[in-house]
Amino acid sequence: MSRIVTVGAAQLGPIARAEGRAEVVERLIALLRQAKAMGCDLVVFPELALTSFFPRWFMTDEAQIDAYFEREMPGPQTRPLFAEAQRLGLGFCLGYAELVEDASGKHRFNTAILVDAEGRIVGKYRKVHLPGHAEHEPWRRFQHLEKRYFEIGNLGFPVYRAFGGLVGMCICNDRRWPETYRVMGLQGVELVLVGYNTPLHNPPAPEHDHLSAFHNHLVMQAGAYQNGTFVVGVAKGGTEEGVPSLAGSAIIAPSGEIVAQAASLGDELIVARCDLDLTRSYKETIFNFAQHRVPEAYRLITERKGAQPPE
Ligand code: CDV
Repeated sequence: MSRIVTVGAAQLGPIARAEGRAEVVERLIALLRQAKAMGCDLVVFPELALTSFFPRWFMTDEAQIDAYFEREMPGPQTRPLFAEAQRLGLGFCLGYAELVEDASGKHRFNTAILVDAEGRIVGKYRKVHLPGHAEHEPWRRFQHLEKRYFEIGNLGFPVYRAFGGLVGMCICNDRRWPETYRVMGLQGVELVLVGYNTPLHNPPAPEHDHLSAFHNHLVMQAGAYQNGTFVVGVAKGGTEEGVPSLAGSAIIAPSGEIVAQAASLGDELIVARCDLDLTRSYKETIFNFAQHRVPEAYRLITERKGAQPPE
């Protein structure tokens, strides 16, 4: 069986607050059709790909908040996306706001799913690293209320056997944390899919603003190389509701090299032919974890937390 997966990173431009799910789904379907024409097997959409990035607004009204969330997947508005992907024989990864109601109450997650070419959901991830704050902070030009609207993901960082390889997902801020890649790396991940919404201005640290494109690629390239995996980073970029956001979607090889990169701030498909066997020379040599990692040493360091540093 072939180990080559042709991956399309389907960057999105801004989604206006007033834009309905149906309009957005049409945009996603247009990208799916391009992907089919370009020979893709799998299409990756960004974080919270169905709506405007709503954590920028402080809301207290439950119904208003819930309107940004999906109670079922696929639901009435997303079914056309599943149907078209299945018709085209394409898999996809989709980020969305997930609402679960069970005996313990209402739970909201920032979620991504992996859907196979037959339209079946074969993987799910719920964002672990939630940036921002939980209360209204009027000093900011715009809010980043992920800690208000989402719970910390409760699924860990699972890796799924799909598309002929081992596939994992993470979401936006997760990509900045080495643990994200390493937990998946320890499970042998070969293809990490990550959608993001990254404002160019970071209110608590504006001194980093001019480095946002550099940091974006830095973390994904390092995560790819240090774990011998492909990383597919997909932005919702451009100026959305007055907030300029990073584009720069990229597909990164296990060497850490960028093999495809978006050139615009809008809806754009970039494609790379990912030979999953390219992961092997990294996983079997320099980053052969079984041979070269030293977990005992890492444990010693954590256990010595309270110790005085050496003279
Ligand atoms: N959606 C995000 O997680 N955004 C963060 C910003 C707020 C720093 C990111 O890490 O890109």
